[in-house]
Amino acid sequence: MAGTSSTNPRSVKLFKKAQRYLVGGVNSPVRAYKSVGGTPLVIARAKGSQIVDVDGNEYIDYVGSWGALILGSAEPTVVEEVRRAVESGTSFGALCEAEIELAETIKNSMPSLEMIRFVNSGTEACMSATRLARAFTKRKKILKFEGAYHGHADLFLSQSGSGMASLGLPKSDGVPRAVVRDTLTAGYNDLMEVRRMFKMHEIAAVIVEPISGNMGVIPPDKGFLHELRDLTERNGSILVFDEVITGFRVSKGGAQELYGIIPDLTCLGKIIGGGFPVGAFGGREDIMKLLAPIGRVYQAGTLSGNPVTMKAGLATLHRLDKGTYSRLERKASHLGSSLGRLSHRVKVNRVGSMLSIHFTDKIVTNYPSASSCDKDLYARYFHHMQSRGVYLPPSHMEAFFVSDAHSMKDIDHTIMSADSALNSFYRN
Ligand code: KE4
Repeated sequence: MAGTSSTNPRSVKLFKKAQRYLVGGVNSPVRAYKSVGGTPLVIARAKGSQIVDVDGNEYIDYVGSWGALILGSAEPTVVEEVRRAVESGTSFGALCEAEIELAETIKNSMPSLEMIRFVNSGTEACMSATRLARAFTKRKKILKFEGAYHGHADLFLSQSGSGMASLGLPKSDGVPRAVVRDTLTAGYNDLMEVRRMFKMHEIAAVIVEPISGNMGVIPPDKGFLHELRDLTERNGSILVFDEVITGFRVSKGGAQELYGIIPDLTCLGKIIGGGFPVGAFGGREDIMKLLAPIGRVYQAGTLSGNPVTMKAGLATLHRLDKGTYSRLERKASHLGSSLGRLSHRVKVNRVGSMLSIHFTDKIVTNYPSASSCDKDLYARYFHHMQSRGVYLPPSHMEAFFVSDAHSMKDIDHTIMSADSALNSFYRN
């Protein structure tokens, strides 16, 4: 089992070497364990609900490539489809049948995506959808929510300005103030603030994670999404659902099906690529048709719609039937309710098979309440669980995921490990 560096010598050694070539030793910051401390595991392989590090330690994987692996790792039908696709050529840089099939499959489950464009990341999807919304409305202002993450495009790396101005300020070096001055930020679930923004600004689009997955999991308050739909409709603004996490995760039709809201544009990623680099955006035909080559909104991508990713996505979505979602619900609700019962000082938020645990005795409904949870206790919990063979996201502001490959044995081991962690924190 994993634990201190004494059981992870190869991870420690490889991470040292990684830092010579990769900035911070990683290719995406959250993987560096900055938020929880310690040395990141270097993963050798994964299968089903298990990942194995380079020292041969096995873990139950709740990161699941940040939500992409709803069927678990190396799912046999996905692997077989990918093997066949690879043997027929990995990328044509031209139209292939698989991208037509995947677009049709997505539209069948999410009819609001009348037209679709595939890209290679969630960032590209959200960035492109926003560009489209600005072109369609001929407006500049974009309203996002505090604590949301829509990828690392410049316009999203903003924080709310001070006072009434509320104009965006850069949240990252290298992002010019001019680029984020048109990015407005409101509190998630704060309709007062949203209404104020609409009174003060002509807004091109509101982009929202219909269920927040980047400050832990935070579901929308009752009526929040409906009012966003109503306000955007009444003000001629575009409603963009960022369903990069929630798309096909919380239901076959995503959060828009769960809450009965029809957005104008939707961004997807993760699950639709079956573990391969992917993103997609789509929605109302009258908006999407502004995209090149029909319209004047430029967007392009070398590997967009490549046959391997498309086949991996198709194989994945084809497995997502009613039975899969009821198994996911049964396992995730057992896990979530059991963890929530371990202590009144722990709050578990859950929608479907996306969950988060917060070390607090207050309910977590927005960024302030999420960010004020005990981050140090989460770090201790993270390492305690890792030492018991349970691999969680290395940040208290992320979601964790149950896949169809997780067994009830996995879930029960996780609950027992969490119980022992909380015993060591609170009861002695
Ligand atoms: P990518 O560009 O990382 O494919 O997707 C960006 C994105 C967009 N929208 C939402 C709601 C997202 O959650 C993401 C990316 N998710 C993070 C984890 N919360 C990816 C992990 C990482 O950054 O390494």
